[in-house]
Amino acid sequence: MQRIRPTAHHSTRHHAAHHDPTPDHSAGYHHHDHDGPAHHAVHHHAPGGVRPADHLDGFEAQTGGTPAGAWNVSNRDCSGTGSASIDTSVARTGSRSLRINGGEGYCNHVFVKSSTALTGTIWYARFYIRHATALPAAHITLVAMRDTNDGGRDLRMGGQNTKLQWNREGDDQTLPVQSPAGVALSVALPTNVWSCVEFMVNGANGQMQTWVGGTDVPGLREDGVPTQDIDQQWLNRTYRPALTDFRLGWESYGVGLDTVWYDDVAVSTTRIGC
Ligand SMILES: [Ca+2]
Repeated sequence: MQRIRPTAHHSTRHHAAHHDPTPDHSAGYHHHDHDGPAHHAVHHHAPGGVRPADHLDGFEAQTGGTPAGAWNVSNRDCSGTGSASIDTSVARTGSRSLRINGGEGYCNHVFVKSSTALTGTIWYARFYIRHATALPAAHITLVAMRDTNDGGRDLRMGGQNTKLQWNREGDDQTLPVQSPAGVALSVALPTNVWSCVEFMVNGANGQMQTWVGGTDVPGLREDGVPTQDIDQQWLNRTYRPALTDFRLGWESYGVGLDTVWYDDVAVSTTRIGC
């Protein structure tokens, strides 16, 4: 029988994720497009100040209507009505953001992939997201990352039952469990405002943590200790992701379409903050 521990008070869970290994500054997020715009990896922390992320992009260098250079449209399997563009009328900072017109149904998906590959074993991401339509009951994806330890299938951050969730494409497992109690431990994504979303994925121990507006979301936490309604099903198998790319967009597996904007995207080996 699985140990059942209270889920309403996540402070009872183990907090191993707070004790991350010393970041390996040889790992992380490395630029592969040496001819592209300057997104130099910065590995030194500014003491007491804002730490430059390994990679930060507010889309201000995108001068065309279609993402190019540092970001390119990348749709696996098929393409349909989904489209991606650089929006000069909506921005969190500067004058540009990435706009995703996400269609309903799998092939009407659209993703924009960073030309900077993910490497290493621990990944922190921070992005600002704004969208027009409340998350649907059906499953959707916002961020997809290829996992070479899962047959090249994606680790997906998105939504289901109107709340944010993680999904493992390889076995369709979700975090949290999509029970009413599990869903209640996640949060909705408000419409028509910019929300700061951060996450951590640790490939060495499989742990994951997610913050919205700087606040930990208990239902979106994999801490290595099975907890009913949260990560008990996720931990049914050993999970050690090896993420290799970073894609922002929209993918729907049932009913649901949305217009989504992304801005001020950063990926690093340590937490970036909002
Ligand atoms: Ca911008």
